[in-house]
Amino acid sequence: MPEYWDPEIETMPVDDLKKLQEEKLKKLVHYVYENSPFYRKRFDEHGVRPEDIQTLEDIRKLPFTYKQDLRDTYPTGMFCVPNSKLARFHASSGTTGKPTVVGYTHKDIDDWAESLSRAFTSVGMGKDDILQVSYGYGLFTGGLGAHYGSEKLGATVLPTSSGNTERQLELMKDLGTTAIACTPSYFLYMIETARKEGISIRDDTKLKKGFFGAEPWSEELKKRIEDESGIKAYDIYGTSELSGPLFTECGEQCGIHIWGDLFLVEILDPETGEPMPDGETGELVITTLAKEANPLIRYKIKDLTKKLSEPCKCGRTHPRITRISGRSDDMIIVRGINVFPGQVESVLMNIPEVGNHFMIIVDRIGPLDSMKVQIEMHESAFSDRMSDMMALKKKVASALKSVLNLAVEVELVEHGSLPRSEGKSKKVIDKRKI
Ligand code: DLL
Repeated sequence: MPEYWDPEIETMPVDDLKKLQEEKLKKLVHYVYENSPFYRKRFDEHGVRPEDIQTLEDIRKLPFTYKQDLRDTYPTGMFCVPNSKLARFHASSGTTGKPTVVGYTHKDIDDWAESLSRAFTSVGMGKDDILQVSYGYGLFTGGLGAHYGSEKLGATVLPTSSGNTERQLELMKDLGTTAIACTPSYFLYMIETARKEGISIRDDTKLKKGFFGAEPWSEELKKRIEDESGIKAYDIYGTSELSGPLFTECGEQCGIHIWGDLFLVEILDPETGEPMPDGETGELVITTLAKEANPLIRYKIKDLTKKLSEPCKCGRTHPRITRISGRSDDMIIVRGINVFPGQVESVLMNIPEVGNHFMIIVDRIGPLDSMKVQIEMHESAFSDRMSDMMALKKKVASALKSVLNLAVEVELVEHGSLPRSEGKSKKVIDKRKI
């Protein structure tokens, strides 16, 4: 099995990669200025001209692009190519207002698949693998993204999409699926359903690897998934605006590799916009270096992560980022204290008696904010003795208090009563916003 998909690109010396990025950035600013009325106007308003960009550092002269810009120019106002050059659209449903539409030329689709072929190869996938794609197919990028990446790699695709879980498990068993791609919350639901059906993923299937992403998930949840299913869980990251799922960890599992010939990464202080030192958390900002239809300049994703600069043991020289710890707009402020749902997940998944699903409910009672965490008991620890249940509630409340510095009410709810998810899960209900 090849170690690299494209060794020349993936292991190129860092200085050569930087030179390549510089060349691509210079071309890109001319391209968007000449082809996208949106970018021409944005550059003009900021008093920057394509000729001003000569080095990688000059990127800081360029204005940011926001998700709101995609909404404001709905549906195709940011595109750089006419419809005749487009091969596909995807769209993501906005929680408010218009969705955002992303367009792809044939080359954009091929680059997207290329990015995932490299990523899949980096964890040892190859032609003998069968990838069950249990991300939704359709306007969401998860299904078709993983599908094309896997086909380009030469693996066999089982395009189940999400849902119909019993059938998914039957096919997984009968066809010998070796790898799966879905949200971590959907895989938890699969584990639970398999248990109910008397199927052991570890013993009755050939599943060895899972590519989990499209929503935040913690190291602690990864450990649970691995312990309960016997597979290796890999982080897969991307956003629809950049194309879809694009990057994964390699077999070394020490950060997600971002292909530098295709994308330029910055990690910035969310308030000042200044670059964060390597290893410190900031907001991810990405510039697409190769997209034709819908390039993005300094796209502020709002995902929080750290840049890792020491070379990876796998030999790939491209930049790496750590697991996404949350989104800057996911933060809940409760009685003046900042809480990220990921922190809550980490605490809960570290307590073996706590089940795999939880819900955070924030409310305002009178002038005071309140936060409640609903949990189920883990099947393996199930007890209906009042004293066990009280002890668990106390244990969870004190573990949450020590991490969040906030008193949290813990409610133990009946097993199976919290929502299960086939796609992206919802972990917070903020009643203050209703
Ligand atoms: O979720 C693309 C994707 C599909 C990625 C399948 C991975 C696998 P969007 O619907 O536009 O695109 O949502 C993008 O999801 O900005 C993050 O906040 C979150 N996200 C995606 N992957 C991860 C991950 C797809 N591995 C938004 N860890 C992003 C944490 C993730 N958050």
